[in-house]
Amino acid sequence: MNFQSIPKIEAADKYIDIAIKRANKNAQAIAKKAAKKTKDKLNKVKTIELERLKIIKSSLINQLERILKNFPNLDELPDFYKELVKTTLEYGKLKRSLGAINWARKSVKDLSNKYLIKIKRTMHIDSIIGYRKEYLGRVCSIIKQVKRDFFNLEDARRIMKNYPCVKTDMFTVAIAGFPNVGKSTLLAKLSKAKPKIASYAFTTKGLNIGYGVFEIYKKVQFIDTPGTLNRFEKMNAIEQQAYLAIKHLADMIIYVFDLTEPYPLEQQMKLYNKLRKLKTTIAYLSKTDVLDKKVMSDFLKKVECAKNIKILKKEITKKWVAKE
Ligand SMILES: Nc1nc2c(ncn2[C@@H]2O[C@H](COP(=O)(O)OP(=O)(O)OP(=O)(O)O)[C@@H](O)[C@H]2O)c(=O)[nH]1
Ligand SMILES: [Mg+2]
Repeated sequence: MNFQSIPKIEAADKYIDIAIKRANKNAQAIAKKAAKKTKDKLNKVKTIELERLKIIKSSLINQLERILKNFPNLDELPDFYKELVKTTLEYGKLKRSLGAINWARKSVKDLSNKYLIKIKRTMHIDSIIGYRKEYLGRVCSIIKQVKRDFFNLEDARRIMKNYPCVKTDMFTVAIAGFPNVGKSTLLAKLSKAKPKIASYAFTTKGLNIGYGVFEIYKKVQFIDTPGTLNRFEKMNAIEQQAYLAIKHLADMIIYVFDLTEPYPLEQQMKLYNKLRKLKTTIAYLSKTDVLDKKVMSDFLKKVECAKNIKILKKEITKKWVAKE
């Protein structure tokens, strides 16, 4: 899913400006064409104004359609993104704004067609000029009526631009655990990703995503999901994304234990047990290279845990095959 490519939504005036400029720019060419076609003044004015109106109509409709086409259809979003939209934006407001732009599109079309007929049918030059002014006033008013909606959509686009880019239909393994336990290091070992790794907590500020190919020749998506599963409302934005990824995307979780960190084992166990209730979870013990042998063996007696990458990979494959 790619939210980065939604084009910028401009202010209402900009769309009107573009349409009118385009019509004016072409007006001369239209006038020349009209002069060749007919010597009759009424027909000449008519041709020019009809062409001008058609350009304004198509420019506005194309610009509004472009917004609607490029904005994701909220009802059809995969659950992960749908919930992300609901937690980061006002879903109803966003839907209403998209509806308003669609209303403006239809209204511009109907109004333009009405004035095309009026201009075609009239026999008076004065009326043509009058209709032109009337049309411009009314079409601008339609666009201005949805002024707020352009703003709303632009606000939404800016937030959506920062959504993580995940595949929602690939076998996915979430990597979870307390801060600084080595989640990003593990991601780098399991996939081609090169996440930021540092010796302080909360290094990871967004979801890190990596892809790897497993022994059973299948591609797997790994997501580094920082956070300690507080109450959802208490989580910060990244923890909420991590939780939603675990809930909606993960087929499996790797839970990273670290016995060298200041987080008490009891707290780490508590989170481990919470996660196990959500999804199939494999425990992994990190930093075994610097861990006291006795501490390690005591722990491994208590918790079934992969103590190196080779064992971890085998375990993932075993559980994955069992799931299929
Ligand atoms: N000795 C040793 N150090 C490790 C190992 N895995 C991670 N580290 C170190 O532990 C620190 C934290 O590693 P990260 O991978 O950034 O940990 P994280 O869980 O992603 O941290 P946050 O993103 O802050 O939650 C870094 O200094 C790593 O180099 C390991 O297996 N052995
Ligand atoms: Mg990290």
